[in-house]
This record gives sequence, C-alpha cells and structure tokens, in this order.
Amino acid sequence: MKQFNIALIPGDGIGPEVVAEGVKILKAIEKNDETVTFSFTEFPWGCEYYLEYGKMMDDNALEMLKDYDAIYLGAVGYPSVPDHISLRDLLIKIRKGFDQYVNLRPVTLLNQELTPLKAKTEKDIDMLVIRENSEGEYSGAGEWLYKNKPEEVVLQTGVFSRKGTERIIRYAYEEARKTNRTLTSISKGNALNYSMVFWDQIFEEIGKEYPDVKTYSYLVDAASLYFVAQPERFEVVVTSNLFGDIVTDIGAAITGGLGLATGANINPEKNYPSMFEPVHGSAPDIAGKGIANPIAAIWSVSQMLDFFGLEEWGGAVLSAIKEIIKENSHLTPDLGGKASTDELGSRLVDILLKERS
Ligand code: GGG
Repeated sequence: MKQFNIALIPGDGIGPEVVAEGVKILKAIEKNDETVTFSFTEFPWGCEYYLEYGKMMDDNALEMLKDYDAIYLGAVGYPSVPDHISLRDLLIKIRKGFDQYVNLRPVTLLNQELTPLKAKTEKDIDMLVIRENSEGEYSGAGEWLYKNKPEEVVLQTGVFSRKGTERIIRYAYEEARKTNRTLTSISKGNALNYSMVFWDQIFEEIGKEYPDVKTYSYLVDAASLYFVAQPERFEVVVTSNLFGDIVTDIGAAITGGLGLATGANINPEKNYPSMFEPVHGSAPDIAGKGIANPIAAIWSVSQMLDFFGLEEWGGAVLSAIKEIIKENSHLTPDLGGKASTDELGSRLVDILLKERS
C-alpha cells in the first residue's frame, strides 16, 4: 500500500473552490485503487490569515510542511493585501524554502476548439516550459533608497548563480534528451548584459554534454511573438523566473485561458516536498459564485500523481480532462458552458472512473 500525505493550502478567492475539486479526484482514485491512500491536512494560510494575524503563514510554516509528500496550493492574493506581500510571503517563500527550483508548466492544446489561433491544432501547440523557480528576477534582492524623497531610487537585482543556472538548464537538457524533443532557451542577452549573457553562455556550455539535443536560442521578445505566430517551433523550453511567468501566460492564452494552465514546483532531489498549483490567481471577481474552472487545479493533480510515480492515474486524469472538454456539456462559463465548479468536478470523476473500469 502506498500512502501519500498531502498538505492543502487552498488560499484565497477561488482557491478553495478549485482545490476541493482536485481533492475530489484524489478521493475517487483512492476509493477505486486499493494500492494507494491519500491523507489531507489543510492549512488556513493566505490573505484572510494575514488580515487576522499580520502574516501570510505561521512563522514555522516550512517546518510544519517539510514532511509532507506534496503541497497542493489553490491561489494567493486578494485586493485587501498588497500583491507583493501575498505572493512573496507565501508562494515564493515555499518555492525558495523548499528549493523547488524547477517549475514545470505544460503548454498543451487539449482540444483544437480552445485555441484562438486560426489553423493551429493539438500537434502545433504542445510544449513543456521549464521555468527557473528559485532565483533570477524573483530573488527579492534590491534596495529602496531615499523613500518618498525627490532623489528616490529603487534597485531590483536579478540573481543568477552558476549553481542555479546550471541546474535548471541541465534539467531541461535531460528532459529534452529523455523525450527526444528539441530544447529552446529564452533569454535577453542583447539588453541584459550580465545576467542573460551569463545564461546564454551556460546554455552553450552545458549543451556540449548533450550533442544529441537540437537547440534553439531566442530573445524573449521574439519568442513571445513565435508563441502566438508559430508555436510549433517549441517543444521543451527553458527560461528564467520572470520570463517563464510571462510566456506561460501567453501559453495559457493560446490554449484556452488561465483556467486550463497548470504548474508543478519541483524539488527534483526530493529533499523537500514539491508543490502543485493552478497557474491562475484568486480571481476575486468570481470568487464564491461556484463558477470557477477547476480544470487547471485538476491538471495539477495529474502532475502530482505523475510525480508520485502513479503515472497511470496521472495519464488517466489528463485523458478525462480531454474527454470532458470534447464532450462539451459540463464546462464552466469561461469555456462557454453553464456548469458549476462542482458539476464539472463530479462529471470528471465519472469519466475518469468509466475510463478506468
Ligand atoms: N495559483 C497560485 C497563484 O495564486 N499564483 C498567482 C501568481 O501571481 N503567481 C506568480 C508566479 O507563479 O510566480
């Protein structure tokens, strides 16, 4: 019997609504597979917690989380709390604290009907973006000098260590080699004359160990254009923290929206728990209405199952997602349907179990 202990941080806005549907899937799997069990422990952290206690999480949050097999996160952020506090003091703190230096964001078109790009099919949009997740532009290093004075100056420092840059680029080369795909690096070496020249140099250096991997290197502005005009150029993509955050939102736009974009924050060495989350935020405008699209959150459950070594279930969840989109009768309003969050989740469970029986 395999037992997995999962820490739930539903967070803010629509976070609890979509996490509930992901948990529904895991419970259905547990009921139908006698070789696996999941336990869930919920943590009340997020913006409401901040408003009550003046902090996004307990002081010893990382200590409390460190022995779980995975963290399942909903969304963070609410208008009553400054965004840089809600993001940095929860999500980024966990990513950094648990050395989750790999952010895996598939940009995969699940159904041709979903893309606004004319004439692009599932074959054209199928890439894996590997985003550096522990340093770079999101390192938090900087200074605010002479605050509120006329001579005010702010410095936001991108931190690119050799260790941090090498390990993410090596991870991407390994992935490209393992899956026999091309690897594209996205950077900006013409303007960012230290960090991105260094990034490009390391991409080339590590590449010497992988002569079998075909590579491309694009500036982030050109890459953004190609994401829309020629997404078929990309298979495995490696990029920095900020660029990865931005290009995967373009990825979401060309694959049906943020309700379908998932991300896994991985510590490959498994020294710490990895964290699985939908890419979207808390969407306060629709929170509490029961209409949030839970597919991204459920797709992140599929990533979690793969990470646990339960690839059959991971694959089955992804197939069920494709099926429910094709079926087109239980989709939420963002996808043109009338179903509630709960109805979509329940239908997905039915499809999953039918496919597996
Ligand atoms: N689903 C997690 C969430 O709320 N993300 C919001 C966000 O701003 N994420 C930025 C990032 O992934 O770095």
